Order: sequence, then C-alpha cells, then structure tokens
Amino acid sequence: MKLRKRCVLLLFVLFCSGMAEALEPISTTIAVSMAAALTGFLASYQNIFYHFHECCRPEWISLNKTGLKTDLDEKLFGQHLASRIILRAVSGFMSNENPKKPLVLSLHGWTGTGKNFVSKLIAENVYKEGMHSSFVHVFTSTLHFPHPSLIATYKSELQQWIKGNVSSCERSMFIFDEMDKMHPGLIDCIKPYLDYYDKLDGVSYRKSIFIFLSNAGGESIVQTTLDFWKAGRIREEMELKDVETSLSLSVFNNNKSGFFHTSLIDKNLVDFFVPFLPLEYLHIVQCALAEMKARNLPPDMDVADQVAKDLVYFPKSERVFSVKGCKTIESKLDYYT
Ligand SMILES: *[C@@H]1O[C@H](CO)[C@@H](O)[C@H](O)[C@H]1NC(C)=O
Ligand SMILES: *[C@@H]1O[C@H](CO)[C@@H](O)[C@H](O)[C@H]1NC(C)=O
Ligand SMILES: CC(=O)N[C@H]1CO[C@H](CO)[C@@H](O)[C@@H]1O
Repeated sequence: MKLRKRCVLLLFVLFCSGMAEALEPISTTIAVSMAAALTGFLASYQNIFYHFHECCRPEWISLNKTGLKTDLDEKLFGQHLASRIILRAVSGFMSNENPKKPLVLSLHGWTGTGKNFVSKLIAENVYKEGMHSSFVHVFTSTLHFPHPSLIATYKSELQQWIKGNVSSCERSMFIFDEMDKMHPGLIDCIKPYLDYYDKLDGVSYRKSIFIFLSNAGGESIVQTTLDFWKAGRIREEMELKDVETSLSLSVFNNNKSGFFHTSLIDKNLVDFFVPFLPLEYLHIVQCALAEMKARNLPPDMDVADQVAKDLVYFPKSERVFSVKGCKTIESKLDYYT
C-alpha cells in the first residue's frame, strides 16, 4: 500500500512536471529494446495518468469559450453587463499566451444577484474539475480570517498559500468572497501579486486569475437601475458607463468597505469592475424555471410564479427589485414541489 502510494507520487512528480518527456532511452544496444518497452509503457501510463489525475496542463485547464457563453446566456439572468464583461475579459486573458499581469475582476452588487454563481461558471469552463479543482481556491473573509487580532498570522499564511499555489500551477484561480469585510491589511498584502511584475521571488503570477466579490457599491448600482426603471427606459440599454462612475465613487468613499483603505483602485490593479444589477420579478421566475430544469423537473410556470410572488421586493413604494435576488429560490422550490 505504502509502496503503491509512493509510486503514484513519483509518477505524479514525473508526469505533472513534464519530466517524463525528458527521459531518454539509454543508447547502448542492449538497453535499447528494454528502454523502448519501458518508454512505451511510461507513455501509455502517462496518458492514463493525465486522464485520471488532475494536472496543471491544458488537458485540465483551458477555457471552453462556447461553454462559458452558453452558460452566461442560459443560466445567468438579468445581468447583460456582467455577462458581456466577463466573457470578453476571461476569453481575452485565457487566449493570451503572455499576459502582462494576472486577470483581476472585481464583482459588485446586491446579495443574490449572481456574483458567486458567475465565479462558479468561470471555474467550470476553465477547469475540468470546476470548483473542485485543486487549482481553484476560495477565501471567505468571515470564515478564513475572522479575528482582527490574528491579522499578522493571516497575512503570512495567505501570502504563503498564494505563492505555494501559483508555484505549483501558474494557471491558478483565487476567489475572495466578502471582500468588503476583509481587513485592509490583508488586501494590502495581496496587492503585489496583482501588479505588473515579471516575477516576485522567482514566481510569476501573470497567468493567475483573481476574483473579488463584494456588496460594496451595491446601493449605487441599485439607484442607477432604479432611475432607469423610473424613466421608463429598457434595462438592457443600460451601459457600463452609466454605473461605472457612481460605482467607483461609492466604493472609494464607502467608509465601511475595505477597498477604501487600499490602493487597489488607485493603482489600477483591478482590470474590470463588474456590476451586478438588482433582479426584478421576471428574473426570479427565470431563476425558478432554471432550477427546475437543473433538477430534471418539467417546467411549471405556476410554481415559478408562486415562488416569485413569495419574495420581498424593494423599494417599499415601487416593489421592483427582489431583496434577496435569486438566493432563496432553491429552498422555496423544495417547499412547493
Ligand atoms: C464546451 O461547452 C459546450 C457547451 O456546454 C459543450 O457542448 C462542449 O462539449 C464543451 N467542450 C469541451 C471541449 O469540453
Ligand atoms: C469615516 O467614518 C468616520 C465615523 O463614522 C468619520 O468620522 C470619518 O470622517 C469618515 N471618513 C470619511 C473619509 O468619510
Ligand atoms: C502549496 C500551497 O501552499 N498550497 C496551498 C494552496 O491554498 C490552500 C488554500 O486554498 C492551502 O491550504 C494550501 O496549503
């Protein structure tokens, strides 16, 4: 058992690091046939190995652009801006063999609008193993870094993790949830990895992806969307520039959001701000129908309507946007089906 484990580990080191290709058959006549047999065996084992064990190689990590586009079109609702930006950003980055810096996306919006969901869609269309990939790392502020008194420890841990993970695979992805609750010191300590450095301590971070999720700026996005709605304009005609200015201002000036204290924005380390608009009744219905489809249930419009009617909408007078977005749809559906 132990020997087998060691053997697998050796093969892992050999194959995942690409060393197997460097092995050359010994060129003495006697050894030739033996070496040929061995190489043949190694080669076939190598293929099987790649097939079953996740490696930092294109077989396991490469963007399925069609897949991402289809997923964004069919599974994400009410987010024409986010859809467009994400597809362009991710496909541009992944097709660049020599990016100048890592891809840094900052996803902003009200709760339940799809920020976590979109991160999952990106992971699933870049990594064969999706969110289960050993190259995808999720950090949640309140879960991983809860105690302000331990900031010094968290800082060195986080830096070691990022460095360790990118050393073993440059196409690593890091998702930071609840970024607005993250200690400014921690945000500061990841800044160097986001910058235009060729290498830091011998490690290049340029092919990694960093995704920050936060509610920061959510209110200003709601306000802009509500103004649009009140003016009787079509939501899908909303453009990035309509939200961008008020978004970056509110993220900057919001005392509570950690971003305020840092120079992420100041130094242009964030490549794309991605606004998530608050969801309307119609989008909730779409979420419910999509969830039924995911569960292999026949689409039932009455149930979807019922689920959507059950939610709370704001602002109080107009009741346009769902307070929790599509967040509670799953449990609501359990109740009705
Ligand atoms: C890419 O995604 C599409 C749509 O989901 C799927 O049909 C296709 O098989 C995927 N391609 C690969 C190489 O995984
Ligand atoms: C941040 O909030 C504190 C207390 O609420 C206030 O005194 C301070 O002026 C605020 N700073 C900025 C830049 O708004
Ligand atoms: C080698 C290394 O440092 N791996 C780290 C990658 O990140 C995870 C957290 O997601 C750590 O637990 C690992 O130690």
